[in-house]
Amino acid sequence: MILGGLPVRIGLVGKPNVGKSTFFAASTLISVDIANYPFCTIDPNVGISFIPSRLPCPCGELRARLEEDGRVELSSERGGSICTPRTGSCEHHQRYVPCMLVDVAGLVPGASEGRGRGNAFLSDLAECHALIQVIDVAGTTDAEGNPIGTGKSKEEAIEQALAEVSFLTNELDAWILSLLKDGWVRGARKIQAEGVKGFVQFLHDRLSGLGATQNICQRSFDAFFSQHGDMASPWDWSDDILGILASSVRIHLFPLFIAGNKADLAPEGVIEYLSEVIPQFIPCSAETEFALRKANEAGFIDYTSGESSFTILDSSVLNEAQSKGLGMLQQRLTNMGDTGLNKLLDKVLFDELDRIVVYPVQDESHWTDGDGNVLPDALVVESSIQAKEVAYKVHSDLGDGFIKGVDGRTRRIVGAEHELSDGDVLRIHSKS
Ligand SMILES: Nc1nc2c(ncn2[C@@H]2O[C@H](COP(=O)(O)OP(=O)(O)OP(=O)(O)O)[C@@H](O)[C@H]2O)c(=O)[nH]1
Ligand SMILES: [Mg+2]
Repeated sequence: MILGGLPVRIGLVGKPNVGKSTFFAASTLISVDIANYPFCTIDPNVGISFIPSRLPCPCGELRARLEEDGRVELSSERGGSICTPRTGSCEHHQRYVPCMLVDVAGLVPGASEGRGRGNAFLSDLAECHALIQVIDVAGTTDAEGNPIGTGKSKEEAIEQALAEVSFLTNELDAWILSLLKDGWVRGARKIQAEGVKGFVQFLHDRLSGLGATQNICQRSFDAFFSQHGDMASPWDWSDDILGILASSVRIHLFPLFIAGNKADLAPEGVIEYLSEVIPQFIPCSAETEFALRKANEAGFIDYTSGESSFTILDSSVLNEAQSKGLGMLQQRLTNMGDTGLNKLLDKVLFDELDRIVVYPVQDESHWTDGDGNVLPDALVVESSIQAKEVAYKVHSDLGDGFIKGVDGRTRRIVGAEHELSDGDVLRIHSKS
C-alpha cells in the first residue's frame, strides 16, 4: 500500500489556450508543452504540487524543546527546520505537502457529444476531488482557444469570461446527463421497486467510474429531491428533470473553483466585476508565477509563492534583458498583490476539501520513525479522521494491528476512534 494513501487530485480544466499547462508547470515545476495555440496539450499531464501547510511544522516546537534542554547543537540551515521530510520539504518550519494536479486537454463546446477529445477528455477528470477551471479574463482567445489578440474592452472581456464559466458547467452537466440517460428505464424501475435506496444505488452504479462515492450519490440525490420531490413515474421524467439531477451530481462530484488567468492583461475593472459575480473566483497569472518560480530555481531571486515581492540575490550577474524581465514581474506583482496560484490551491485543499495535516511517528518523545528521521511524514487527510484510519494511511498492517495511539504533545493515550486535529503528532502502537 502506498504510504499516506493517494494524494488529493485536482483537475485543471477549461477551453484551449487559457493557461492550464502554464498553471500546471508553475505549480509542479514539471516541464510541459506550453504554446499560444489550441490543443497544445493532448494527453493529460499529471504531477505533484507542494502546497504550504496552514500550521507551522511541529519541528519548530521540537527544536524549542531541544534548545531548552541545551544538550544538542542544532543546525541553522533551512531556516532552523530540523525535520526530515520523506516527500516535500520544510523551511523556517513551513512544511510543504503534496497534492496531485491533472492538466487536461482543452474542452471545446460539444465535447459531451464527442467534439475535440470528447469523452476521453471527460474521463481524464474522473477521480479528481475538485476542479479548477482556468479562464482567460483578458479576452485574448475565442471560444475554441484561437488567439484573437489583446485590447478587448472591459465589457467584452467580462462577457467572454462569463460565457466560459457557463460553458464548462453546461458541458459537464450534459456529460453526466448522458451517463444517467443511458440505462435510465432500467434505473427507473429499480427506483420504483426500491425507493430512495434503489435511486442512490442506481446513481452509484452509473457514476462510480467518475469517482462518485455512495456518500456523494446520497448528497446529490438529497439536493435533487429538495428541488424535485415527485418520485412518481420516473420513467416519464423529461430531460429537464434529469438535467436537475445531473447538475446536482456535478456540484457534489466536482467542486469548482475559477482561476481568472491572464489577470496581468485584464482590462481595468474586469477582475473587480468578476470577483463580485462569480462564486469561488480568484484572479491569477500563471505566467508570472511560472517565471518567478523558474528565476527562483535558477538562483536569480528569492521568491516564495503567494508573496507580493521577491528579492534579487545578485544584480551584478543579470544581463539587461533579465533585469528588465524581473522589473516587469515585480510590477505585475505590485499591481496584482500576488500571482493567485498559491491562494487558489490553499483554498481548494484546506477549505473546500477540508483537509488537515497530521504527523505519524514511531517515537512519541523524539517524534521520529524507526530510523531516527524526525517527523518524516506529513499526511494530508480528511479533517474528521480517526486514529485507526491514520494507521491505515501509513500501512495496512499498522491499521489491522492497531492497539492504541499516543498524542505526541499531551502524551495521552487515545483510542481507535479518537479524532485528530490539524498539526497533530500521533504515535501508533500496533501488533505488527
Ligand atoms: N499574459 C499571460 N499569458 C499567459 C498566462 N498564462 C498562460 N499564458 C499564455 O497563454 C498561452 C497558452 O498557455 P498554455 O498553458 O499552453 O494553455 P493551455 O490552456 O494548456 O492550452 P491547451 O493545452 O491548448 O488547452 C501561452 O502562450 C502562455 O504563455 C498569464 O497568466 N498571463
Ligand atoms: Mg495545455
